[in-house]
Amino acid sequence: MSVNVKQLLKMLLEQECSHNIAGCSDEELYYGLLKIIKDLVQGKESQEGKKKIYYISAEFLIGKLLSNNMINLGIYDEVAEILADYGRDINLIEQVEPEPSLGNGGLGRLAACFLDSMATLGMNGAGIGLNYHFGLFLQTFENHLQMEHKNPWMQEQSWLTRTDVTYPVQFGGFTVQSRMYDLDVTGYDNRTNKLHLFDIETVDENLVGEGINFNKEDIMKNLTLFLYPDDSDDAGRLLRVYQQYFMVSNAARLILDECEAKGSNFYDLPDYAAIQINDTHPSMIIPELIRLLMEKGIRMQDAIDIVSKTCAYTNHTILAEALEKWPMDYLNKAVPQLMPIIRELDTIVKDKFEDPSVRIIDGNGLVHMAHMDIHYGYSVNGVAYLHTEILKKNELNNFYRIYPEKFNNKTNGITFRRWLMHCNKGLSRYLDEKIGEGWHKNADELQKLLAFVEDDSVLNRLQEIKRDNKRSLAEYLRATQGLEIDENSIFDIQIKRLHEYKRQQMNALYVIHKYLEIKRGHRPSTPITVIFGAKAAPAYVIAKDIIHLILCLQEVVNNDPEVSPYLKVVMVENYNVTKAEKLIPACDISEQISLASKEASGTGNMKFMLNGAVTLGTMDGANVEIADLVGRENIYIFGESSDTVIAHYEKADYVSRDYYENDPQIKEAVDFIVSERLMQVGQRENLERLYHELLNKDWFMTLLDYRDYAAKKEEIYKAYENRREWAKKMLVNTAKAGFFSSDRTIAEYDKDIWKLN
Ligand code: 26Q
Repeated sequence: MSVNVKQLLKMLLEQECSHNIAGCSDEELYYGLLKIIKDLVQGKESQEGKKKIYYISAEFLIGKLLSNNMINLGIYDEVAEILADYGRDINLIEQVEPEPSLGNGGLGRLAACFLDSMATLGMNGAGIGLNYHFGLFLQTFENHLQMEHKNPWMQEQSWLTRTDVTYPVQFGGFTVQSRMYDLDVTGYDNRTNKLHLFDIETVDENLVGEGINFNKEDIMKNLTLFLYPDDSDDAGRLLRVYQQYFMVSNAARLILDECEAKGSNFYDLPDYAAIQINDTHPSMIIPELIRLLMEKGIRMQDAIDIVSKTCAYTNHTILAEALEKWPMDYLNKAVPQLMPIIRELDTIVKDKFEDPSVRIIDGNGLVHMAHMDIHYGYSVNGVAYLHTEILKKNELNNFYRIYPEKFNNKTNGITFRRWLMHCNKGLSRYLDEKIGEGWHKNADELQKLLAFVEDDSVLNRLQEIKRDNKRSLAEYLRATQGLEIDENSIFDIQIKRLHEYKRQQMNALYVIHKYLEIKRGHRPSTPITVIFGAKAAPAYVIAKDIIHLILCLQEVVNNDPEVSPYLKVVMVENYNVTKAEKLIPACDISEQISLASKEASGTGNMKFMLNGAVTLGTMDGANVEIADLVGRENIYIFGESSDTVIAHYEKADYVSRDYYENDPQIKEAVDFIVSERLMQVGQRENLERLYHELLNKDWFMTLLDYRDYAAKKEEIYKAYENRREWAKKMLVNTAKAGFFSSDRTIAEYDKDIWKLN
């Protein structure tokens, strides 16, 4: 059968390339394949059923689609072989595809993994979001500083399909006409689902000036121009309200239309639809649905009841600054039709509960989106065990006491199709050979690998695969950034958004310490390559200063002939999904070092574990569950507990300067930030600002955990010296990663929240 498929594909590709596969360009081959695969995907049936899950999210960080679609259709190997027969390399053809970076980080990537799992599990579901013309900014480095540029991804020929669905969306003072575009989501060996992305036709890409600056006022021209890149600045917040309302108003109409077409009389809406609100960005769907139901003649109280049985909310953060609170002025200006409804929802809450902390509209006239979700949704979930416990005990305790039955945990997951089968073909094929292919759909079967934990041939092979992946990454970094790294060194990797709570600065302080140690003649037995990849929100000053520090260290360390044979620093430019796919399979040590209680879950930690990296981390987010699964001999845990950290915040008793003054190693590393050597390559203003921040504020307690971190680093580097023992840790990490399949997560959402069947 596979031969027939191959012949058929070959014929199609021949046609697309005017019978010259060997001679046409990579671009021609890419667009030929795009057309063929898109047709194949569209030929597949969509899921059906009475009840449908609508996953609404401002971000879907889907990554490139060509290879993923071919894998999920089960034709990747055939296509790769055809191309190879003509001397063509599928990897080069993949490079032609622009990455749709329609998300900031974890939350957006999670939504993409969830779509893959829903389709794979055969669920009747769809994603709904926005068709940003420019994804998350493209990052370059100039003078050791981050520069931001627009990041286009849409092209004449693309995976998007224009549909006939369009709605008028009314804002204060004007109306826009929407248009729905669809992306097909192929399930692995199953039917397809849709990702619906809404847009308007009046968007003007020429609005963008230098970098990523654009006129924020002209909503008709800028509504879907950019993915909002900031979780920290005030500018453009009003535009974000316009974007959010545009997204949910379209979503609400589409959902009501689809349910009506299937026979719903709207009173029975919860039998036809479940709506998952991905963080508070889509929260306005609650008042919007109530408004639309009332337009259909349903009484307000009934509309509220219907919506309250349809909407469920996921919380992804406990950082206070990321919890959305919109000034009433904004809402009055952008979406005046929602304010009477939001006021009524608030009044009902006020009449029922005396506690002012659970109100929707607070004393300062701010509308708390999460509060609306909790009162008027039927489920509230956190994204890892510890995160949900902290929500219940601390952050949302006042709500938990009112609605204990609404709270539940859904520990995040990742799709193994992209994060193993696609990104690590060497390991994936070897697993197929050793334990069969069952794990592709039933991730728990990875545990079969445990039978080989004392088998030298397996342990050796796992190390060879890792070495191959490290070699490929080294070649890639040479080709893309002109960096020379030692493929025999330890690859110690931290890739994620730049945020103080994630503590890239702690990793950088250790790099400084190691640099100075090597200068003093204390060389590591095995050379070390410390790799970072991170984008900082454009307005997040200290985050950008941390990038500056890392880039300065890269220059100083790598150009010091005494040190660079033993230590190298790499800052990967424009870290995105595509780069993650190359970095993760090559990793030995996975840095998951957030301040305990601050990282809701993390999902990179799961991807590294699956690919056989060993975690160096705090007891935070899903690291806690990783530690439970692999056991303490297969993970390196350090740092204060979340309880201790929370107590420090409550007592306001953490003083970073005390740690600096009482610990010579800390003092030496922190002082190096403003040393002559660094000033020669860096900017005084940035380095001094970071130095003072660490010394006088250090809100995320870097210095609190530094000593313990440095000690664990020494321990984990030492452990790497015993390669056989290390390979056993690799094996156990991969074998135990099954729990983190997003198939498991999605099955739990369905069983506990959506109840589709
Ligand atoms: C809020 C207000 C105004 C502007 C922007 C925002 C905003 C934008 C993006 C707030 C939050 C985000 C993204 C949050 C995010 O990615 N959270 C991560 O979600 C992952 C999936 O659950 C978790 O694994 C991570 O721990 C969490 O940080």
